[in-house]
Amino acid sequence: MASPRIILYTNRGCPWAHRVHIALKELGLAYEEVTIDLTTPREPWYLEINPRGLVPSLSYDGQIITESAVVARFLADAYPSHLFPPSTSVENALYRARLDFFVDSFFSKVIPHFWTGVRADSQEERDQAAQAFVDAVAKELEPLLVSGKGPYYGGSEKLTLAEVLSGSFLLRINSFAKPEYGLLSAKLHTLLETVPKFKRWLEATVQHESVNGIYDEEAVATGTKERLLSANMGTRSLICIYYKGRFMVAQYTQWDGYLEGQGWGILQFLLVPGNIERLKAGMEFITVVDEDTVQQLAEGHEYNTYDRLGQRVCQCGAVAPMSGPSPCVPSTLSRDTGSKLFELIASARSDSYMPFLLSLDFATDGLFCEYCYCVDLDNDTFELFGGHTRNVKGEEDAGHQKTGKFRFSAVHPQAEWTPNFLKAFSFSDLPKDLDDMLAKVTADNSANVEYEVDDEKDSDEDEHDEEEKSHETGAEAEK
Ligand SMILES: N[C@@H](CCC(=O)N[C@@H](CS)C(=O)NCC(=O)O)C(=O)O
Repeated sequence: MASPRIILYTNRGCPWAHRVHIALKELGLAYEEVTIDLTTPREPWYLEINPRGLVPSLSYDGQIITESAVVARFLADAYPSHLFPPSTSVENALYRARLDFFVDSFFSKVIPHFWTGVRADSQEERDQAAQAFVDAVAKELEPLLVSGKGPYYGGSEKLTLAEVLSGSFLLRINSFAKPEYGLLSAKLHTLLETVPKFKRWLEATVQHESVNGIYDEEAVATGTKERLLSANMGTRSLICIYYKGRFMVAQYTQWDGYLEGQGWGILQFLLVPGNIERLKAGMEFITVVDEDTVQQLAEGHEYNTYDRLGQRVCQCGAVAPMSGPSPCVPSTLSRDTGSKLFELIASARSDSYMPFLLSLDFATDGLFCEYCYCVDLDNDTFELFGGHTRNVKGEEDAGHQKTGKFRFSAVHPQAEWTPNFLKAFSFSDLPKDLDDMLAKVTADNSANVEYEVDDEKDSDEDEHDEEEKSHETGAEAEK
């Protein structure tokens, strides 16, 4: 039989993709590796392979398989080996079920404490997470591990599917606790003495060359640290949809508010043919709710599980706010959703519940609201605002306009600051990509270091200048 052509679409820094590397190596299968850059939006050719845009994806003689656990299991099933016995007897089926339960316990009961540790804001929280991690190991995993001959799952002397699926995480647990990285409590290694079977399993697994062969410890640890740092300094923005003569969405967004972040996310959505019609159709199903309703909704959730990014989520998919002891809220109300809200709305059906809280007041927050975006479905425009400028009430009154630079001053005529208008793009003339958008915004604003408030200037002119510049976060300032 000719060897199959196997192509692995991967990124070696991704623990999920890493699972497939382990499986392929351990099975001795030759494959081509295609690296997907996860720092830029996925290109259309890759979205055809995996519409979710995630790595890993596997092409097996042209058949596409996605989701790391599915791919690993496919390989283990297609090539029966020490990794996973074929399900040809009840005994084997039972072994497979037990192994699945072990892996499930690892990811649902133990790994959440790993993420808590990595995201901890203080040494104390980090130490608590390490203790909680070891407690969960003692309760959930230690009893499932045997002191057999070999150190791997079930006392195996060879790697099993359990290590294929867990190994990339064990590598991270092991290395992140090293003092040079400090991503997990340095006490973790000592605490692990209390769970000797797990400790032996972890140490044997991370030393196995099929597991650690592609792991670049320093790159992964420092990359994780950098991502956490930039996430903690979130750039906030307000994302709005104006439709049928009113704001129907004004979503406070915590992260990546800048043009290259949420701005580009919105543009990408608008650029897909058909999306604007889908959005309009989905708008029929959204419900604007007040703070009390949000509170009631939050009370109905328990954010006791974790998604693939390590965020606490409810079983129903609601995402918890990232910090503080806040209850979880539906994705449409989450400050993490950002430009993804467009796809959420566009995918809504008549039985969807899509509550939105109008956070229009945030537009006037000259300190924290760094960018605003408004998709106006009445006028077919996409408006971008960066930084703030003084609100000039007289002009608004004269024009009775509610679009462009008057978009937010019309809502808050008395506010001192209003979002600084950068550019409006008509849907029929949207920028073709991010560079095009940035170039057009910059072209319109390069002379606009001082905002249009000259007539107000008097003897404290210099003071005003300084104040206004400090509020500027437009395209120029971003560069
Ligand atoms: N459940 C997926 C998770 C894969 C996943 O989250 N991959 C991340 C990288 S570690 C990714 O592709 N992220 C790209 C993105 O979210 O745009 C699996 O197991 O394959």
